[in-house]
Amino acid sequence: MLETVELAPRDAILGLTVAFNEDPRPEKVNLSVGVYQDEHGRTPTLECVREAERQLAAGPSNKSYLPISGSTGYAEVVQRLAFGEQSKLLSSGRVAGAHTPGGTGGLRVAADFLHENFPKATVWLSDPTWPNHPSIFAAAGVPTKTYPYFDQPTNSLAIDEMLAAIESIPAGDVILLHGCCHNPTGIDPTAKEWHQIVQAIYQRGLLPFLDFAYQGFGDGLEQDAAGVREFCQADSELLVCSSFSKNFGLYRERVGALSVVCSTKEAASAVQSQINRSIRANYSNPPAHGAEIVETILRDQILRETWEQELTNMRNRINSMRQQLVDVLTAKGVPGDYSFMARQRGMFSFSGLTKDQVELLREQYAIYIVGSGRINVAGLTPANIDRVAEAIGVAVG
Ligand code: PLP
Ligand code: TYF
Repeated sequence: MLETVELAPRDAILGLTVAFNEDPRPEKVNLSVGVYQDEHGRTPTLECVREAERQLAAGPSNKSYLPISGSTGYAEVVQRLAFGEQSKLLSSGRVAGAHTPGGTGGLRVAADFLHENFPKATVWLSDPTWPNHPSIFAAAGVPTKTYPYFDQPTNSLAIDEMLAAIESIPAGDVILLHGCCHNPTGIDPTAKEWHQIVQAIYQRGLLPFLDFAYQGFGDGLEQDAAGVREFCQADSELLVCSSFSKNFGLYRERVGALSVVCSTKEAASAVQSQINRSIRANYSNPPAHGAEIVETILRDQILRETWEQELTNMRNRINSMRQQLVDVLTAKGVPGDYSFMARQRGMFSFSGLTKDQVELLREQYAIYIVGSGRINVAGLTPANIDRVAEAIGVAVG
C-alpha cells in the first residue's frame, strides 16, 4: 500500500537549507532560513540561556506532565512581554491561552480552535506572507484568502489598498497580521498606520490575529509591540501568537504561546476550554524546557538585562549589515536604488531579486536565497558581504 505514496515537495524555505548542507562548495553562503547568525556565521546559544540552564539544572527537577495549556507562570511572563508591564489585561482574567511548541504550534492550535468554533470564518493573510501560514490553516481545514500588503514599485506598505480591502472583508472573518518585522517583506505599519488598521478592523467586526515571532528584532521590545498595544488600546478581542525561537535563540526547543484576549472573563473560560480540547487531541501538553528557560530569564533582573543586551546586539548587527549591503551595492555601482533595504526591519530584506536571479546566485555563487527574493540579512557577515554584493551585481546586471 505504501508504494502508492507520492513524494511531497520540499518546504520552500527549510528545503533550501537541506540543499545548502549538501552543497560541497566551501564559499557557500546561506541567506535563506530565518535563523540568526553572528559575525562569524555561527548561531550561538545566548549567554542568558546558558546561565538559565545552569540555574535550572542546579534546582529541583520535575519531568511529570505539564497541564494541557502549559505553565501558568510562563503564560504570565509571555503576556507581560506582549501586552506591557502596565497592561490592565494582566489581572483581568480575560486572556485565555496556551504555552505551545513554538509559534508554529500556537498557530496550529489557533487554527484548530477557529475551525472548530467558527467553521464559516475565512482567515485573511497578507500578500505576501510566510509560506507556512497558508499550509497551517489548510491543514486545519480553515479557508484562507489574501489582502494587499506590499507595494512593489515603492517598496512600502500598500496602506490604502490594504484599508480598502479590510473594509470589504465580511464581518466575522479573521485577519492575520504580523506583529512586527513582517516576513518576508521587512515592512511594518507606522504608528499612524497601525491606528488606521486597528480602527478599520474594529469597525468592520473582524477578529484580529497577530503573529508575533520577532519581538525585539525591529526597533526594540516595546517599539515592536506597537501594533499589539494599539489593539489593546481599542479594547479589541485579539489572538496573539508569540514565538521565542528568534529573540531567545531557542529554535529547536520549540517555545511559543497563544494568548486570546476576550471581552469578558466568562468568554475567556469558554475559549480556554476549547483551546485545551484542541491541544489534547493534538500533542496533549507542551514540552517544558524552553518555556522554563524563558520564564527564568524574564523573572530574574540580571538575566533579563543580559537578554535585552544580547537581543540589542543581534538587532544592531542585522541593521548594520542592512546599511552595509546598501553601501557596498552602491559603491560597486550595481544598477538600482537599494536604499529601501536599510528601511526594512527584522531579519529579512525583500530584495526584489527575481526567481531567475535567485537561481543564478545559487548555481554560480553558492549563495542561497529564498525564491521570493527574500534575503536573510542575519546571514551576512563582514567576510561574505563583498562577495554577495558582487554576485548580486552580476545577477541584476
Ligand atoms: N511566524 C512567522 C512569521 C515566522 O517567521 C516564524 C518563524 O519561524 C514563525 C511564525 C514560527 O516560528 P517557530 O515555530 O519556530 O517558533
Ligand atoms: O521564514 C523563515 O525562514 C523562518 C523559519 O517551514 C522557518 O520562519 C521557515 C520555514 C518553515 C518553518 C520555519
